[in-house]
Amino acid sequence: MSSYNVAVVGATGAVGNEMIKVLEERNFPVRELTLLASERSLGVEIDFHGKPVPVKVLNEDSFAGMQIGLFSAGGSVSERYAPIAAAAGCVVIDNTSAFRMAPDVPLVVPEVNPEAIAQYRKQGIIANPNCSTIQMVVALKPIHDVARIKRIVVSTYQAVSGTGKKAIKELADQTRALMNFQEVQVQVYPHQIAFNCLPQIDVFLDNGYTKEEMKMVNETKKIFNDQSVAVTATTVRVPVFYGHSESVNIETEKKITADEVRKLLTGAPGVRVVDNPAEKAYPLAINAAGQDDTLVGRIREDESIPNGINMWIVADNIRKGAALNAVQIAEVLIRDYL
Ligand code: NAP
Ligand code: 3JN
Repeated sequence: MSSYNVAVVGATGAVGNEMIKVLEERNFPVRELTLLASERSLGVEIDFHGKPVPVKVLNEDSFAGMQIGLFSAGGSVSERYAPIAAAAGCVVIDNTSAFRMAPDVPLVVPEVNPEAIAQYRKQGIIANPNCSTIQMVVALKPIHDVARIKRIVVSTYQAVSGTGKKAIKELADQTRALMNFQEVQVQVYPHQIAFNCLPQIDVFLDNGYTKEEMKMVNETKKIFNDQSVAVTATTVRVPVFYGHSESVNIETEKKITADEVRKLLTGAPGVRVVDNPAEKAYPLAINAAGQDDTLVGRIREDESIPNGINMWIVADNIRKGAALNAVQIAEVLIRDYL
C-alpha cells in the first residue's frame, strides 16, 4: 500500500490535535507527518504512534514534498497558504470557511456526497463543512433521498470546544470561579458562558442572522446539491465542553412516518439511532463526545403540519464535526484519486 506525506496545519489547536489522534487511530498510511503552527508553538512536540514529532513554524516552503494538507488554523491562514500548498502538489483538506462556498471547491461529507471529491482537481482544495452542518446533513440525507426535504428549521446547542482551546479554558475557569464565589473573567465570548446560553455564534450579518447560522443555510444547499431546500437556523452556544446538539424540524414533500425515519436511519452510514423514550434513551452530548457516529433520537411526527418530523441530533463537534470528517475525506481521496 502507498503511504503519503501529510501536513497538519494548526497542529497544536483543538481540531489539529484531534486530527493527529484520528490519523493514528485509523492507521492512515502516513509516510511522514509534518506538524505546523505559529511561532508560539516553537519547541512543542506532539506524539504520533508513540514518537514525538516537533511542531514547525508554517511558512511558504512548508508544503514541498507533501501530498495531503489538513488545514485548521483559521480562515486567513487557509486563504494565504492553501493555494501555495495546492500549487506545490499538496491536496488541501480545509476545515475553515475560507473556500466552502467557492464554486470550484467541493464541500464534502463522505457519507453524503463523496462523489463531489472528484472536483478537487480544479483548485487542489477540498472544503470540510462547518461542524453544525455536518452532523445535520449526515442524519437528513437518507430522508432527503426518499421523501425530499422541502424545509429545515434548526436550533443548535453548541459546545465551547467549537471555539478552540481558549474557550474550553474559559468555561472551566468561569465555572471554577463561580463555584468559589469569585468574579468571572469574560475574554473569549461577548458574555459569561458558564451557567448561560448565548444566542450568538460568530458575527452578526446585515440580515440579522449570525455567520454561523448562514453557514448552515448555504452549506446544506451546496452539500445536497439542491438550492430548493429552505433552511433557517438559530445557533446557540451552551456551557458544554464537547458535543453539539441540534433540535431539527423538517417538512417533506412525501409523507414519511416517525417509524419509517427510525428504520431508514438505523444502519445509515455514520448514524446511530438512540431513541427509546420508555427507557429515557436519547442522544446526549456527553455520550457523543469521543464517538464517531452522529446520534439521532426524539424522532416524532410534527403534528402541526401534514408532513413534518422533529428530531434531536448530536455529534462530537471536534471529531465528526471537523477532524474525523477531514480524515474520512483523505481516505476517499487516497482510495479513489491519488
Ligand atoms: P485553536 O484551538 O485556537 O487552534 C488554532 C490553531 O491554529 C493552533 O494550532 C494555532 O497555532 C494555529 N494558528 C493560529 N494562527 C496561526 C498562524 N498565523 N500560522 C500558523 N498557525 C496558526 O482553534 P481550533 O478550534 O483548533 O480551530 C482552528 C480553526 O479550525 C478555526 O479557526 C476554524 O476555521 C476551523 N474549525 C472548523 C470547525 C468546523 O466546523 N469544521 C470547527 C472548529 C474549528 P499556535 O498554537 O501556535 O497558536
Ligand atoms: O463555533 C463552533 O462551534 C464551530 C466554529 C467553527 C469556526 C470557528 C472559527 C472560524 C469556523 C468554521 O469552521 O466555520 C471558522 C471559520 O473558518 O470561519
